[in-house]
Amino acid sequence: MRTFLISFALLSGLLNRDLVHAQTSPTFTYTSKNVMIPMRDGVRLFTSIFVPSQHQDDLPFLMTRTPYDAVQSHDPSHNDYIKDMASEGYIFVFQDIRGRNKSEGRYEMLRPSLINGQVGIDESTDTYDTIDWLLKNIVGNNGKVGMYGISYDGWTTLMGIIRPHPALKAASPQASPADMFLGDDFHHNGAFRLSYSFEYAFSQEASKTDTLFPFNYYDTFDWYLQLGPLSNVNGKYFHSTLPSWNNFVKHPNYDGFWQRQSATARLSSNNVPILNVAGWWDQEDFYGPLSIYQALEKIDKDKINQLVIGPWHHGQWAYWLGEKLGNINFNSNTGETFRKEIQAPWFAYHLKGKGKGFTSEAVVFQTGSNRWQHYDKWPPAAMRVKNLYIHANGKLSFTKPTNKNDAYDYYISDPSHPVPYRNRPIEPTNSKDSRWRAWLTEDQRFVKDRPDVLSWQTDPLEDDLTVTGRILANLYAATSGSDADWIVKLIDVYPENIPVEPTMGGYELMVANEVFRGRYRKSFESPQPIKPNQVNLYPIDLHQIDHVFKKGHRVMVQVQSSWFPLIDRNPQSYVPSIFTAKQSDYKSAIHKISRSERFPTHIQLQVTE
Ligand code: PG9
Repeated sequence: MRTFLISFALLSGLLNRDLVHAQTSPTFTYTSKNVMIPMRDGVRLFTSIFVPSQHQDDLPFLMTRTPYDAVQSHDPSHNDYIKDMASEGYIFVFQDIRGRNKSEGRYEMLRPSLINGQVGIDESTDTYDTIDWLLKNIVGNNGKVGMYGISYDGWTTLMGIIRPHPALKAASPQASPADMFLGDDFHHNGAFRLSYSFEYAFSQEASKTDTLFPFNYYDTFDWYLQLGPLSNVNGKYFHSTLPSWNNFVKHPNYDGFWQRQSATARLSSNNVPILNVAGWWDQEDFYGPLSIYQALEKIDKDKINQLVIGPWHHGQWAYWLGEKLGNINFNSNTGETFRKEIQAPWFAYHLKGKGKGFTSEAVVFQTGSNRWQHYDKWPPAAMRVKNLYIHANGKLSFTKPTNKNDAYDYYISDPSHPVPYRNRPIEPTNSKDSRWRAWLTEDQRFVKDRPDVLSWQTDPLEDDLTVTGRILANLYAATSGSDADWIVKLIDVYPENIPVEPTMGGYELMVANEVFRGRYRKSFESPQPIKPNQVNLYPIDLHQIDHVFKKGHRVMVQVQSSWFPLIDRNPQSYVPSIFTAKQSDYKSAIHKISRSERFPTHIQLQVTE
């Protein structure tokens, strides 16, 4: 089926049942033409332009720039993501970025921006040149341009606001990655996102058009395990032909390569109104939109930076009704609400001067209570910090441990028997019907009985507990090895008996999570071995939530040391680069999580009371 203009990650989802099917009758009929737009260096970019046939007023442009095939763009009035805007009347522009699909030139994954004064091209100059051409060559335009897009297309939108064309009047970067070493698609806190990075590098760089890696296993858990050490990727499969994979190998630490690529480092001033969009259960880029919003807040003297966070997987707000994700119901069509009540009015205001736009600083879907909340600051300021401590016998409570001894819980972490990150079989990320999109909402009971996963939980709550804002895990941990990964999850445990929704009885819903690669505890630039059997504090940013743990539910914290094959296996014996580790470097280790007065492992929550 036609997939409209969507990212690699959204492709498989279009076959899903909860997609929007109802078509409203379009106000305009759109006709399209394809052009090759010349850039300043002579390279021409393929661009598909849709113009409403019977429009009387001059219209603004709405543009997306993508590595995912602009030809897929569908008549805007039949494209769920933008049809509410199509009925208002815009000139829609879809462009293949340099080197992808029908555009000329050389593709470079997340091409770094030119440094001040440097002459050349980057995604910002390509955006500028395209806008300039459109204004001069497409008749009937009102001189204003908006940009929008999800993920990679969100990132190209963000690049548009760097040295922007003066006609760029509104930009909505949605689920844009910000930093590929610290928190988005390729690494989190230095831990390498193996399955995504492997499959994505192949999909984008094996050819000029999207290509799926030909797995000969349905359960890729087994495929990645049989792969053995990471050096086998180039040795057996890629043969050093994929630039992104070669860069992963060449830059195992947070060096200049990653720092130059970081989007937030490029944001030093801004005069374009911005609508940032994030999904609570975004399986690819959740760190990105939140850190981009925060970076823009620091320079937001004109109050033109706004934020939307909904209960969504990566891009769910674009093509889905959004009334549920996996097994979790939200009781309203949150995707439609976004498209009709937020996205369309926001662009209409900034590009057409219509209505009031969308006035809240931050509109956030509060999970658990299933309510949209409006905040004048995000995260909200007046919150109280409360610490949840782990205790003996799997208990979790707001009371600090008083144990004077060396109290801890422990497990054996064995790299040859890693913990799956989701219920097996783990189909390839973008196979038809892949469960990748919803995995963050999967019931965590599937790991409950693993001896290498530790859980602590509160008693059933006597009142609702509303957690809004930042969450920080303070993990005091030791390994008998010399490197280790630490994965911390915050889980909402439903009561065993839920008469109105019996299948949710006892469900364990992850509401926050993160991984930290221990070698980076002092510096992401310069990894260091961990001293065996020494307790270290690992402050792990679990980002933000707005969630009500309902009365009768429990709060659970889980710790484990593998999440395979989402994260590559840590050898647990220190090697300078895990990309060149040998099979014999992978060793079992004893991992201890402390719960004493001196080393009180706890989670800091921001709560309302
Ligand atoms: N998450 C995808 C991505 C963006 C940027 C770089 C690499 C991957 C995407 O869905 O576009």
